[in-house]
Amino acid sequence: MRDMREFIAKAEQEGQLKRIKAEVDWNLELSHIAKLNEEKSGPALLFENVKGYKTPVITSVCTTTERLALILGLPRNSSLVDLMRLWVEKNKTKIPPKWVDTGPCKENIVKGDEIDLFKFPVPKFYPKDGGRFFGTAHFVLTKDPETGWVNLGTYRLQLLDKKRLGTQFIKGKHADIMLKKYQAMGKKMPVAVVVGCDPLLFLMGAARVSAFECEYDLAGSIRGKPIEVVKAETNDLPVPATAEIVVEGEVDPNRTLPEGPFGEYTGYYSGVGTDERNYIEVACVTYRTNPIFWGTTVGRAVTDTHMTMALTYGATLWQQLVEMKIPGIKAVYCPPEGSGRFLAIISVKTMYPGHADQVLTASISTEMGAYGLKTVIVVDEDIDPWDLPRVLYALSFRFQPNRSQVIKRGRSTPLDPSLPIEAREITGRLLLDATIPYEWKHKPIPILLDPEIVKRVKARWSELGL
Ligand SMILES: Cc1cc2nc3c(=O)[nH]c(=O)nc-3n(C[C@H](O)[C@H](O)[C@H](O)COP(=O)(O)O)c2cc1C
Ligand SMILES: [Mn+2]
Repeated sequence: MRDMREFIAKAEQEGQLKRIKAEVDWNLELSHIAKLNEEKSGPALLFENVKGYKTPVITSVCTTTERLALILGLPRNSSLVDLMRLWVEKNKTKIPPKWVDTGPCKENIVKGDEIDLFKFPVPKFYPKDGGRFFGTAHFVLTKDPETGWVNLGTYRLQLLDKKRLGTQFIKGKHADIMLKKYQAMGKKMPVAVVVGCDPLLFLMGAARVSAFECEYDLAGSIRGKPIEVVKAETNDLPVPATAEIVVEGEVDPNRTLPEGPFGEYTGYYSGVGTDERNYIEVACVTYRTNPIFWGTTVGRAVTDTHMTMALTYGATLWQQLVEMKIPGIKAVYCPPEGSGRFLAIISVKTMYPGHADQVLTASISTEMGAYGLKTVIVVDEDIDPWDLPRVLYALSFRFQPNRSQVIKRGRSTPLDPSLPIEAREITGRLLLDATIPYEWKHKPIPILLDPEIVKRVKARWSELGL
C-alpha cells in the first residue's frame, strides 16, 4: 500500500469505506459522527464536505480487525492475533527506508508568513477539549542528535495558532528522550509531522518499537520493500514521499505553553491541571495537491484508537518477549477494552519449573510492559488468550491467590485515571499465574471424553432427536 489514496480505493472496493457528502462541522460534529459510527464497528468515513473547507477528512481507518488486516495485507477474516503474529514474524528482518529525490508530498510548499495551519480542516473532538487537535492519526519524526537514530512517534498535537502546535511528549517516550539530549546541547529539536500516509506508518508511530530502532525499518519489512522517503525542506528528516501533509519545524526544549485538555483513550480527559508543554514552531508545510486530512477519535473504548493500540502495543509486547528468547510463548493478547496496554494475557507452553513466573516478570521488563501495563495473566497453552471465557475459566480453576499472585511497582502512564492526577508516576502491577504448576507431580486430571463413544454418539445424533 503506497499511500492513503490506495487505502481509500481498496477500502471502498471492499465496502469498508463510506463517503459523507453532506456538510459536516469540524467543530464536534465530525468527531461525534465518527465516534458513534465506530461504536458500531462501522466503515471508514471520508468526510468530503467539511464546513468552510475544501480538504476532506478521513476517520475510522483502523476501527475493525478487517481494516487492520487490509492495511497489513492479510486476508479479511484474519484475527487480531493473526495480525500480531505477522508483525512478530516480520520484525525478525528489517528493511531500511530508501531515499528518493522527490515525491508528491512536495507538490505544494509553503514557508514563512504564508503558513496558516487553520487552512486545514482540523477537528475539535470533545466538548471539554482545550482546542482543535491537528495531530491524532499522524506521526512525528525526530532524530537522535548523538546516534542519528530516526524515530516515528504518534504524540497528539494541539493547534495553538497559525504556526504553533502544542505537543504531549510523555516522559521517557522516544521524542522526549531525544528532546532532553537537544536541551543538554543547547539546541532546538528539528521535527517533521506527517498527516495522511500509508496507514501502516501511523501504526508504526503508535507502536512501542524498542529504543534505538527506526519504525520505518519494520514497516519496510512488513511491506516487503523499503518505504520511500524524501528529505524535508528545512531539515534532514526523512518524510514519506507520498505523505498528504508534512509540517516541519522545531521544538525549543526550554519553551512551553498550555496544552490540552483532550478526551483520551482512557475515556477521561487528560491535561487537566497539568504543567505546560513544549510546542512546535512551524517553519514549512508541504502537501499534495488536494490533500486528505486524517484524524482518529481517541476518547472512550472501544473504537479506532483502541483497536490501533491493541494491535500495535500487543504485537510489540509479543515481539519483545520473543526477542528475550523465552521459549514456549504461544500467543499474546492485549484486549482493546484495555487499549492494548493495561491488561495483557499470555499463553505459554510451560516446559520447566518457574517458567510461568519467568514470563510474568519478563513481560513487565520489556519496553512495552515496563510502562503502564498493570495486569498480566499467564495461561497454559490449551487456552487462547483472546478467548476470554476460557481465560476466566483458568482464573477460576487454575489460579490460586496464595501461590500465584505478585504485586510489583513500576512506571505508570500519566493518563491512568485509576491514580490521582497528582500521583501518576508510579503504578502497581499485578502478575497472575493461571497455569497448573509445571513441577506438580500430581496434576489435576482433565476430563477428556472417550473418542470412540463420541463417534458413536455423533452417528446417532439425529436418531436422538438432537
Ligand atoms: C491516537 C494516539 C494518540 C497518542 N497520543 C500520545 C501523546 O499525546 N503522547 C504520548 O506520549 N503518546 C501518545 N500515544 C502513544 C504513542 O504513540 C506510543 O507510546 C508510541 O510508542 C510512541 O512512540 P515511541 O515509542 O517512538 O516514543 C498516542 C497513541 C495513539 C494511537
Ligand atoms: Mn520509537
